[in-house]
Amino acid sequence: MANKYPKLSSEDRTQYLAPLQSAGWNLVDQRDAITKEFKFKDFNAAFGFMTRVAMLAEKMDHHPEWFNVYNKVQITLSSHDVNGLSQRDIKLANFIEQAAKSSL
Ligand code: HBI
Repeated sequence: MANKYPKLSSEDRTQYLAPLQSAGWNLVDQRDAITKEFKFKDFNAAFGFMTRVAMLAEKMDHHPEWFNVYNKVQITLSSHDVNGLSQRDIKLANFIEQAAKSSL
């Protein structure tokens, strides 16, 4: 069965990845993945952000690779099933951007 979320094409990357890169997401060396570090006012705000992201990740069955120390959260997104970036990563990254903006 064809994968509903195939690896992003080069056109997809121009259309969907470029705005995220403008928002501070970076390509990961040696991987087809994107990463960004977020900084919040304290741990409570950071963990509240992570909780919101986790709820959508579970609903999407698409989970971030992330690392949290106090008020910082480092997030890396890639789709393991296609060994690279898919529209699921774009959807989750855009949600993450909105969740970060509305976090304390
Ligand atoms: N999360 N980032 C990411 N990529 C996946 O391919 C993925 C996932 N979470 C769960 C998941 N796949 C499951 O659908 C499969 O491991 C069965």
